[in-house]
Formats: sequence, C-alpha cells, structure tokens
Amino acid sequence: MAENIDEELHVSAPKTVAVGLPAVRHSMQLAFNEMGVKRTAITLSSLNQVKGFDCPSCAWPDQAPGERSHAEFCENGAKAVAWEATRSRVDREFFATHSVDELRRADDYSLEHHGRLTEPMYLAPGATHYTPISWDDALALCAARLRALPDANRAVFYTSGRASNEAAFLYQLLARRLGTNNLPDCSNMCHESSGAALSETIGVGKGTVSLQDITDHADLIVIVGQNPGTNHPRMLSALETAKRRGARIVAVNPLPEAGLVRFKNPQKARGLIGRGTTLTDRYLAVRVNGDLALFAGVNKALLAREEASPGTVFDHAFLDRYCDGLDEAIQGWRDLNWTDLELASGLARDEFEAFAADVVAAERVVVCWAMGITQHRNAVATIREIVNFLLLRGNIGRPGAGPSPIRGHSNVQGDRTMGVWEKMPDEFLDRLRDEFHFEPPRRHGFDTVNAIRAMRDGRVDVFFALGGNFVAATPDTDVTQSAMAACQLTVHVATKLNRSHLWHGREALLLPCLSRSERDVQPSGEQFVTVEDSMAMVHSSKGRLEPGSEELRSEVAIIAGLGDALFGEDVGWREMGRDYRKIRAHIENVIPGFEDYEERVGEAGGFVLPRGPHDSRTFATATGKARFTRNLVDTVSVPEGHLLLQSVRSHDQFNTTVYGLDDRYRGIKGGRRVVFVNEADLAERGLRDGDVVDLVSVWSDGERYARGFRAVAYPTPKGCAAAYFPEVNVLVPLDSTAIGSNTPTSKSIVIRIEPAS
Ligand SMILES: Nc1nc2c(c(=O)[nH]1)N[C@H]1C(S)=C(S)[C@@H](COP(=O)(O)OP(=O)(O)OC[C@H]3O[C@@H](n4cnc5c(=O)[nH]c(N)nc54)[C@H](O)[C@@H]3O)O[C@H]1N2
Ligand SMILES: Nc1nc2c(c(=O)[nH]1)N[C@H]1C(S)=C(S)[C@@H](COP(=O)(O)OP(=O)(O)OC[C@H]3O[C@@H](n4cnc5c(=O)[nH]c(N)nc54)[C@H](O)[C@@H]3O)O[C@H]1N2
Ligand SMILES: [Mo]
Repeated sequence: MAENIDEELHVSAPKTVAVGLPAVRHSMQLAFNEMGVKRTAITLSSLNQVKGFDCPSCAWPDQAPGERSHAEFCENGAKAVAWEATRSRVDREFFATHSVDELRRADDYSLEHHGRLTEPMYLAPGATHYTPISWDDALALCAARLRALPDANRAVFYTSGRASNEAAFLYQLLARRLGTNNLPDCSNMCHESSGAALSETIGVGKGTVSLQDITDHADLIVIVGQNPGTNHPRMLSALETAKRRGARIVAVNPLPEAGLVRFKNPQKARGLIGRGTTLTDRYLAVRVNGDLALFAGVNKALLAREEASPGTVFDHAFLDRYCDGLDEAIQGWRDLNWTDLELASGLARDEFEAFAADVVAAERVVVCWAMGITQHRNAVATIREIVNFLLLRGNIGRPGAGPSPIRGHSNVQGDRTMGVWEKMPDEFLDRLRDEFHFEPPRRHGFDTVNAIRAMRDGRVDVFFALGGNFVAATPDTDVTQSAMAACQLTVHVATKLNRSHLWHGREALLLPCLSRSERDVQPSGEQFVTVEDSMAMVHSSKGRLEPGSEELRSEVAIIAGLGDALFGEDVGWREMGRDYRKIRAHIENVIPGFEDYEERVGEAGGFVLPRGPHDSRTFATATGKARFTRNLVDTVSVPEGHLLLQSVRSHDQFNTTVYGLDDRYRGIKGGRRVVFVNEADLAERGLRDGDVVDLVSVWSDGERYARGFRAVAYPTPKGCAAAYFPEVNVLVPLDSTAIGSNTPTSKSIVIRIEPAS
C-alpha cells in the first residue's frame, strides 16, 4: 500500500447532521457510474423488497412487509450494491497483463475497483501470473489437495458473513465431513465478545430485541460504541420514529458521530429540506475503553438509589424469580470508588448520575452496541456489565427492552446459526451425525487468531475462504500475509479481486461466485437463498440481475461441487447443489427453530427464530437463570506519552472494500491516511493539525509502524485517537485479544505518534 500521504487530502470541520439530500445524490452518482441507469433501476427497486434481495451491506432488519417504502435502502446499501453490480470486469486478459507482484503494490481501493471476477483462475507453483482453469479442474485440484492431507486439521475454512444460510450450512458440513472444526469466521473479529457474554449470562448468543421494540416501545435507547449514520443508516429511521413518539436516546462514543447527533430522513420531505430530527438527548464522550467503568458506575449509582429508597429502583419480582448472582455483583459495585471510575471512563460523576436518572425515568430500556464495545481486551466483561445493567430493572424479555448487539455483515448471525463456528456444541454435532450418518469431529477448531498462528507456524496446508478479505481484515498484517504465503494451497471464493488473493500459498485458486443481486438458476429452476438479520428474522433473498459472466457459479454450487469431487454422492452433494430446498430440508432437521422452513420462509417478511429470554424469559444458562456477574473493572493501561488508538470505518467503505476516499461526516475528503487526535495531545507533542506523523504501536514483542498519516485535531477525549481500518491493522498485535472471545483488540491499540521520519 502507498505509504505517502495523499496529495488530494482535504480536511474540514466534522458534520453534525447525517443523510438528507447529499446522501441521495452521492449514492445515485456512484450507482450510475458503476451500473448505468438500467441496472440501477432494476437493482435498487428490488433491494430489501419482499420478493427482492437482501441488502449485502449490513444486518439491520427490514420493516414489516406492508410498511416498506419503495426505496427501502440507504446510501451505503446503494453503494454496496452498485459496487458488486458494476459493469467492469477482471478477466483473463487482465490477469495476463498484471503479475501478482505488480498487483500487490496496488491499494485496496484500486484492486476492487477493477471490477468483477469472471472465471476460475489458477496460480501454479512458482508462477508469476494467474491463468484460467476450468471449473472441473479447479474443483478436482482442490479436492485432491484436501484428500492428500495427513490430517484434516491441516485445512482451514474461513467464512465472511455475506454467505447465505444455505451456503454456510453446506460449507460447515463439508469441513466436518472432511474431519475438522477449523471454521474461523469474520465474527471472531466482530461480535464474538457479544456471543460469549450473552451466552454465559442469558443463555443465548444473540440479542433479544425486535425492530418494533425500538420503534414502538422503548423509552430509552442507549447506543454504545456504534456509528449507525455510516454503518447501519437504516437504523436512523427507526430511531427517528422512536424519537417522534417521545423516546430518549443516550449515545456513548469517544467521537461525536454525525448520525447520532441529528438526522435528516431522505424518505421524508422534512428530511430533504428541513433541519432534521435531533436524535441524541445525552452524549457521553467516554474515553476509549472506558465503557466497563461507565456501566459499572451507573450500576453503582442505581444501587445507591435503590438503597436510599428501597423497592423503587430494582425490579425485585424479576430479580427473585429469574436471576442469580446479584449479591456478589452488588459487593463488586460497593467496592468501586468514584475517582477510579471517573478516571477510567473519562466522565464526571454527575454524568453518571444524570445517566442513572434517565434510566430510572424509563420503564423500558434497550442497549444497542457494536464494535466500539466488542474489540477491546475487556469486551466480554463490558457486555456482561451491560447485561447486569439491564437485568437490574427487569429490562429483558418484555416489549421495548433488552440487549441488542447490532450485527455487521448481512448474514453473519445466520452463518453462526448454521454451524459456522469452531466450537459448536455437542447437541448440534449429534444432530448433524444423525442426519448425515457420519461422525463429526469433536475437537474444537481454530478461530481466526488461532488459524493465523497455526498457518504462521506451518501447521496448515490448505486455506479456503468463502468470501472476505482475510489478510486485510485480520490483525498484524505483516504476520498474516506471511502466514498465508506459508500455506501449500489457498483458495478464495470471491466476487472481486482483493489483497488476500495476492498473498497466496504455493499454489492458489480464485473461484468467482454470483453476488446477492444476481439470478441463481440451477437445474431444478431459479433458486432463492435465506438469511437472518440482527433481530433473528429469517427471510428469503433472490437476485434479479443477469450474472456478471456465464462462468460464475453460486456459492452453494461451488461447495456442492467440491463436496461431490471429494466424497462422491455420499450425503447428496450434487442434489443439494441442484435444488436448495434439499438443503433447507436438512437444516430443518438439524437446527431447532426451522420447523416448516420452506413454507414459513415463503411468507412475506419471513419468520422469527425462537429466543428464550425474549419469548418466555427462559434462560438456558448453567443455572437456568439470568446471571449477574461481578466484573473486575479495569481499562487498558496507557504509558505516559502514549495514546489509545481505535480503528474505525469511514463513510466510503465496507470493511476492507474502499468505495471512495471521502469520509463526509468527519470532514475528510480525498484520502484515508489520517489520524484523529485531541488538539491538546497534539500540542503536548509539539504537533499541529496538518502535520504528517508516524504511528508506532508498542507491545511486549516490540514496535510496529504505520507511517505517513495527517494529524487531524478532532473532538475526541484526551488520550484517545482514531484512524481507519484496514490501514492501521499493521499496528494490532496478533496476541492482543479480548479475554474470553479472542477477538483482536482493534479498538484499543497503544500507540505513540511521532513526526514523520
Ligand atoms: N457502510 C458500511 N456499513 C457497514 C460496515 C462498513 O464497513 N460500511 N461494516 C459492517 C460490519 S462487518 C460491522 S461489524 C458494523 C460495524 O459498525 P460500527 O461498530 O458502527 O463500526 P466502526 O466504524 O468500527 O465504529 C465503531 C464506533 O465505536 C466507537 N468507539 C470506538 N472505541 C470505543 C470505545 O471504547 N467505547 C465506545 N463507547 N465507543 C467506541 C467509534 O468512535 C465508532 O463510532 O457495520 C456493518 N455495516
Ligand atoms: N482494525 C480493524 N480490523 C477489523 C475491524 C475493525 O473494526 N478494525 N473489523 C472487523 C470486522 S467487524 C469484520 S466483520 C471483519 C471483516 O472481514 P471480512 O469479512 O473478511 O472482510 P470484507 O472486507 O467484508 O470482505 C470483502 C471481500 O468479500 C468478497 N465478497 C463480497 N461479496 C461477496 C459475496 O457475495 N460472496 C463471496 N464469496 N465473496 C464476496 C469480495 O471479494 C470482497 O473483496 O474485519 C475485522 N477487522
Ligand atoms: Mo463485523
């Protein structure tokens, strides 16, 4: 990647309002440029519609069928779709012209900008260029290498969360049939901490809230460590609805994100011309990694109020009947002192008290969170403390209340439900055995970080990826790149060329697949797939566009083809690839909650999966109760002169996919190598806004450098900084992970900043 600061970079003041007319203009422009007018019309008119396809950009739920507008998508959804429905192509001539070495020097933006992959490509040992290969030969080669492994655990099967339920189910079946649970996924870097904390405390690794809980019922919505204006823009409409019926919103974030401050709804006339709706009533500018202290402190404040006026604050009927562990947790809150809490959170005592007053005034509270919470060393403890916070007032399992982790990739939650996890429980494996008549492996597999370690150490021969961009998304870029290169064979099922395809093993395959927006026709007819959103709604998705090339195959067909090449017809691979109803019939038998799958998913809007805490206040935990926990309140210790750096998404990217070089709401234009720092922190170092600096991360095994960033004086608490993912992934040490989830700590990187060398 280029390490020089972009010449076009322009910085202005951050915005305080999100969406409105500029967003509409922006998304339409990109759509027309990439797709042309006709494709734009076909695609956007079926996006998130009942008989259309599911937006690939995020996992925010859709409105009930009768309530959807004709434009049920957001600026960033339109960008995501335009990006995959582009008319540009990366074909055999492209690969003949550009060597892998040459492509490695290009940045993430230009690599994907070249367009869609069109046919299977192979990189032979020692070769400098990818060359065409037939589908049969590609699958046979892959099967031969997998079959030759002395131990199935020398293969790793990575999944990115865009894969459909059908593809994910078939994929985990293939890995387990081969004999390994090595199924790392993007969730390991994303909401793994949420899954771990929620499973332990409420017995289900998902949120318990529905869209209506937010729009129609909640009195108080707390949004922590999430930037919905950019990453879940359709959430802003839901928040606006909630606001207009009188709900309060508290936002907790070290950056004053535009979408949280004010919102102009582009689907309402008032949103296009008016001032918009003020969303946030209370903004808590927490220090990076200060949320555990914040929630523990608010719980302490609630305890004090309960003690001052017994029976008025805690929901004793709920606590007595459904919970355990409260006494121990209370002891924990008593032992905390306010000076430590203020220091760790960066918030003043009266801010804790004001937040506690909001909570007591609200009958129903929802807490939403995303990566600002999950990607820290103490992430699991923080989420457990959020659960404590909700349980105290019975804010779970009734309308308008509950925990709501807002998922990222559009089907990341569904992929987990389908068994894409390195440590699925025995009950799942038993049912898989009974359905398919083979003995699945029981030994837990590698998650993402452990997969990288194993690859680095020569314990993996085959790396297979169903989507994603492994080397760019994972931490410690240099380590990960060489880990990939240490494999014998790397295989990527992908829509577009990315960096992971260039840091290949001894030999490599690129298998191009259909995208969500394209028609999927198999021998039994036109197929649809199914997905699950953040709120456990399962619904169908069916593309409309003609495939980008005749050679493209669906993800399902590719996996089914590989299964057939590996094992013959044993579990009916070919049949499942021809007719996805056969896969859904198996899912129905293996996974609880999918009874009458085919029928119910055909209903408009789909169906909701059971979640015990939401449906009946049942908690499938170790004790059968919702569990309070006592959490050690700590924060990352930052040595004198250092800052705590968090890595965020800009408005013009989807994870490692960079659509453009602007971050409109934060006032950045034309470049991505920027670091946002408090002005006083710059001054203390003799630096000023506009200076070019190097970022140096410090970790026990040494220092890591990311050079050439423009310093931007920005309203973030002192001691904190922010820069873009994936540019700063080089700075995240592989061994710096969250306790209890092993998620890389991408939001708390201890750094120094120095004048550029
Ligand atoms: N357009 C678009 N949509 C997307 C994505 C995308 O890249 N582009 N990515 C998808 C994916 S996979 C995901 S997981 C989601 C991600 O959605 P988000 O979690 O919203 O994404 P991030 O940009 O990582 O933003 C993290 C937010 O947390 C704040 N934050 C950082 N550290 C802390 C902290 O210590 N405490 C608190 N309270 N806040 C903190 C940051 O300032 C920022 O506002 O979005 C999904 N949707
Ligand atoms: N520093 C830092 N690192 C992070 C994060 C962070 O906040 N900070 N966030 C983490 C998070 S939350 C996540 S989820 C991960 C994301 O990690 P990944 O999911 O691995 O990465 P993506 O960038 O979403 O993957 C993009 C690629 O997916 C392929 N693709 C797109 N659509 C399809 C499709 O329909 N099918 C197939 N087969 N391929 C497709 C394209 O080739 C594209 O290049 O990154 C993590 N890494
Ligand atoms: Mo994510």
